[in-house]
Amino acid sequence: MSPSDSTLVIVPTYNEASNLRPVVQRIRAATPTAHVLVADDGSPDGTGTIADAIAASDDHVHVLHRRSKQGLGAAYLAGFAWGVERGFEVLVEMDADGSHQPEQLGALLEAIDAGADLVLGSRWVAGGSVVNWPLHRKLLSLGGNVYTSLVLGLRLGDATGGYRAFRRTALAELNLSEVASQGYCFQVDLARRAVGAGLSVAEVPITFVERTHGESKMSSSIVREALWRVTLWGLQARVGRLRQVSFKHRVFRARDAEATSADAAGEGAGR
Ligand SMILES: Nc1nc2c(ncn2[C@@H]2O[C@H](COP(=O)(O)OP(=O)(O)OP(=O)(O)O)[C@@H](O)[C@H]2O)c(=O)[nH]1
Ligand SMILES: [Mg+2]
Repeated sequence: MSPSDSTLVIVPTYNEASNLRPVVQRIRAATPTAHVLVADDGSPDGTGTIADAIAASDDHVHVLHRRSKQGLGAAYLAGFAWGVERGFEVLVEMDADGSHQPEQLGALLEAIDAGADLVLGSRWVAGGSVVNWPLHRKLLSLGGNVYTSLVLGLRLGDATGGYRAFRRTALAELNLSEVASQGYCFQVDLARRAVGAGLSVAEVPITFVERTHGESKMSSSIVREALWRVTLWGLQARVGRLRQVSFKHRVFRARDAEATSADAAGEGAGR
């Protein structure tokens, strides 16, 4: 049995009434063994009720109702906890708006089965692409990724993307109880934690398709949050490295001093 035989696809939703049925159908058709968890934040457009109706007729579909809109990050953390509690080996993040194509899930799961701890569906590696995005969204995503890799030194093509597969054992290494980030930077936060924990992170190319129904929840506050948090993490990492260097320097100086006094004592004894 491969890890991907036990997969939970977590689909966070806020006002995705027109997108949910098609996306769940596509997941079920593309990867019939996978279970789906819709994590809905009390969508006013009735997405939660639609999710309940789908779950009532399909034992591979589940719904996690949360009272109010608390952001994508919080919805995923609740979804991970739900899946880990039930023993799923692989936990997948997938948007409900059709941007992440369920037909490409197989490629992510193959990389997990080949040994990766975390697989990023990547728009910005060879073979990856974005369909129907205006220039300013492409520039924002590319610029965000260039800034992130420069500041955090992650060496990943797409650290902000949200189509991902985690091994359960990898999630356990990420100290998820400390994660406070929400929007794009939730994804960056998990990626930097995975790299920092020495996990094996693979990237597979995906074709990201801009939503055709419903409204984007992207906002300037999400971009601002990403910018200040990534900058802060970068500064913290630099301060941490400086502290290590100065600690090593102090240790070497103490050793030198010890060696010098031992030499002096040895010479004194020989006299
Ligand atoms: N449960 C929950 N889901 C959310 C929340 N905010 C966004 N989502 C879902 O997260 C996924 C991604 O949100 P989008 O609005 O598509 O944001 P995006 O993909 O960054 O932006 P676009 O590319 O413009 O669509 C979608 O499935 C949303 O319904 C939230 O606060 N709670
Ligand atoms: Mg989207």
